[in-house]
Amino acid sequence: MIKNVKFITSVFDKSKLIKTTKKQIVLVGKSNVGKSSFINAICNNSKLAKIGSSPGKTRSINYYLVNDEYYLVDLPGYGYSKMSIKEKENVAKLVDKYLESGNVSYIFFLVDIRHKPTLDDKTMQDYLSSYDIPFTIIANKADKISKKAQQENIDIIRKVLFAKEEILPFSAEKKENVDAVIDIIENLI
Ligand SMILES: Nc1nc2c(ncn2[C@@H]2O[C@H](COP(=O)(O)OP(=O)(O)OP(=O)(O)O)[C@@H](O)[C@H]2O)c(=O)[nH]1
Ligand SMILES: [Mg+2]
Repeated sequence: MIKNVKFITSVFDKSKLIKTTKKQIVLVGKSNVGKSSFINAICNNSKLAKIGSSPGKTRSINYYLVNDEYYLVDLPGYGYSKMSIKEKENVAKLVDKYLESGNVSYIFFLVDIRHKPTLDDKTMQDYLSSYDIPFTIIANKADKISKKAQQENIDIIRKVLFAKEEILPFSAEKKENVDAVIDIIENLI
């Protein structure tokens, strides 16, 4: 159960990544897919992480301490075309450095259940597999399509990503499968 959540810090510079022995559970995925919304949904607090009506809302690494026990970490999304090249580079470097730090226990990799995974999604899938970081693929925005379409699209996502991992339909909006996610976290902690 998530009893309390504290926002700890926003990090914009790789030299400022926090040092901790606590587990870090991290959200990755393209911009606007719903990573910040996912954190708010599972923490049952719509004001915790800032959510964007346009992509590119999260520009820093944001740490949330849950039950004084482990961190949920919100990352900036990739594939946001309107960011300047310089800013994209900075964000990509920050995220790479963080994921390579060896301090990530588990990842929730978010994709949009309505769409075929993008090239960037495939790159991320390869990257996570090569770094040996365990993850679950979360097919978010399930509220936007029918149950039948959800299953069909999950099959497509699985094929395109060559995914062996579990793919969980999810809705941050309707809090669908929040309990399943909390189960995954509790098994880990
Ligand atoms: N219908 C629906 N909308 C969602 C869902 N999850 C997120 N959204 C909407 O999608 C938009 C983007 O959500 P964010 O949580 O800011 O996405 P993000 O992945 O954190 O985006 P960046 O910070 O830009 O990387 C917002 O308008 C959310 O309200 C969902 O499950 N269903
Ligand atoms: Mg965000």
